Amino acid sequence: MESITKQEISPIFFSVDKNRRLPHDDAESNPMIQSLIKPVGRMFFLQRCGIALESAHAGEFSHPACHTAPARVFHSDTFLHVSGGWHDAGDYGRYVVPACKAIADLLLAFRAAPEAFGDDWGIPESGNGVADVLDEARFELEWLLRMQRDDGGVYHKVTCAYFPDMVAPQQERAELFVFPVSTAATGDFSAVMAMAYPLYESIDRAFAKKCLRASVNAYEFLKHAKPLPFHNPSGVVTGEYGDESDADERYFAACALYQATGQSYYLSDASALYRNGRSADLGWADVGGYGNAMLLFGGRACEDDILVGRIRADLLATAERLSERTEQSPYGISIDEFLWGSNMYLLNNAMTLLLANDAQDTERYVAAARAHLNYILGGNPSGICYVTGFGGRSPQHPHHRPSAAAGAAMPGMLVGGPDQYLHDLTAKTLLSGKPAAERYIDSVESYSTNEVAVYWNSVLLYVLARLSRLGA
Ligand code: G3I
Ligand code: 9MR
Ligand code: ZN
Repeated sequence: MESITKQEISPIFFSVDKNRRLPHDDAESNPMIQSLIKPVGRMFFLQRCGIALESAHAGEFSHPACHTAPARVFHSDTFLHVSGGWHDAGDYGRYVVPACKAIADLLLAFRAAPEAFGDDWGIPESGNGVADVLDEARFELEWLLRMQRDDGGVYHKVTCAYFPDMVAPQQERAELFVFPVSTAATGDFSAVMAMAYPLYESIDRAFAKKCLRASVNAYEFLKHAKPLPFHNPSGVVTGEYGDESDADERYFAACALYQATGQSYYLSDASALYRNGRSADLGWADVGGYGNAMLLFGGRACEDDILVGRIRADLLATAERLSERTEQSPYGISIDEFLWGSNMYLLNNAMTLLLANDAQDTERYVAAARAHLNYILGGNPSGICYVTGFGGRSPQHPHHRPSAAAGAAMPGMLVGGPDQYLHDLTAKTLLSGKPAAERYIDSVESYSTNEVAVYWNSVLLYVLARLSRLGA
C-alpha cells in the first residue's frame, strides 16, 4: 500500500491524535459530523418506494409512485399488496433481512443520541414534532408489517425476477414476486418490531401495539418452525441475502422481546440461545451483536446478571482487540480482509467500539471509532471520501439506478468500498494488480465496489450520531 499524502485527503478529513484526551460524553457536538447527519439520513427518504417523491422534497430525484402493483406470491396465483419500504440499494429490491439491520441501526442511533436527530430533514413528515429518523424508520416498519403472513411467518423479499437496466424507479415494470418465508427474516422482523414498541409508544400507541403484536406473532411462528433458509429459486437473479444459521436472529428476537415486555419467558430463551459459537456481529447476516446491545442498553435492567456479565466482558474484550488492530493499521481501521461492502464491516466495528464505550467509558475505543470514520471520509488509500457529495473527492458514478437515470450522484450515500475478491467484471479487469485496500473503482459498472445500500448508510448514521455527541 502506498502511503497517502495530505493533498490526497479530502478536506473533510480530520486528524486523529491518539494521545489526545477526548472531551467527555455530552460535550458540545462536533459541527462537521453533525452536518453529515441530515444528508446521510435523507438517503433513506430518497430510497422510498411505492409513493411519489415530490420535487419539493426530492429535487432532481423526484419520481412518480413506483412498484405499486400487487406482487405475486412466487409459484402461485395469489397476489399481495406489499408496496412501500425503501429500495435496498442500487437496485429496487426490497429485502426483509438487510432492511431489519437498517432499522436496528436507526433505532439504536436514536436511542444513543436523540439530540443528534432533528425534525427538519426536508421530508414530508418534517415539522410534525417527531424526529425525522423515527418517521423514516416507521415508513420501513409499515412495509415490513405488510410482509408478514397471518401465521406470523415473514416473507423473505419482494423483487422482480431479474435486476432491471439502469432505469428510474417507475420504469421497472416487470412482474413483482413475493418470495417464501425464511426464519432469518422472521427472527429479524420479530426483533425490530419489538425494538419499535417502546420508541413509538408515546408517539402513536396504536401503532406501537401493532408492532408488538406482530413481533410476538413472528416469535411464536419461530418457536414451532425448523430453520427455513432462503435460496434464490432458479431463474431468479436478484439479491439473495441467504443465511444458513438463524440462531442469532432467534436470539436477537428473544432479547428485544424481553426488553419490550419484561417477560422472563423471553429472557430464558435468550440465555439458552446465547453463544453456541454464534458471533456477536452487527451485520445483515450475523445479528448476535444487536441482541447483546438490547440486553445491555435496551432500557430495562436485565435480571440475569450472569448473562449480562458475560456479554459485557465479551464486548470489552472485542473492543480491546479492535482497538489494538486499529492502532497497528496504517489507515486506522480494524479489518484486514476487504469483503463486498467492506465499508460496512469496518463501520460495524466502529459501532461495536462505541457500544463498548457505552458499557465502560474508554477513550481508546472512541479514538478507534473516530479513526474508522476518518478512513471513510477520506483517510484511506484511495484518498476518496466514500460518501457521495462530500469531501474533496467523492464517488461520481455510484452503481445506483436513480443516480444513473438522473445523470447525477444522489448525495449522502455510502458506497461499498474496496472488495478484494473482484466480484464484477470491471473490478476484475481494472483492479486485479492492486493491493486489497485499493480494489475500489468509481465506476457505475462496478457493483461490488461502488454500489450503495440502506444498511450501509444506517451504520454510518449510527457512528455519526454517536460521535457527534462525543465532541470533536
Ligand atoms: O462469508 C464469506 C467468507 O466466509 C469468505 O471468506 C469470503 C471470501 O470468499 O466471502 C464471504 O461471503 C461474502 C458474503 O457477501 C458475506 O459477506 C461473499 O463473498 C460476497 O459475495 C457477498 O456479497 C454480498 C453481495 O450482495 C452478493 O451476494 C454482499 O454482502 C451484499 O451486501 C450484497 O448485497 C447486494 C444485494 O445482493 C442486491 N442489492 C444490492 C446489494 C449491495 O450490493
Ligand atoms: O445491479 C445489480 C446490483 O444491485 C447487485 O448488487 C449486483 C449483484 O447481485 O448485480 C447487479 O446487477 C448486475 C447483474 O448481477 C449481472 N448483470 C449486470 C447487472 C448490473 O447492471
Ligand atoms: Zn419502488
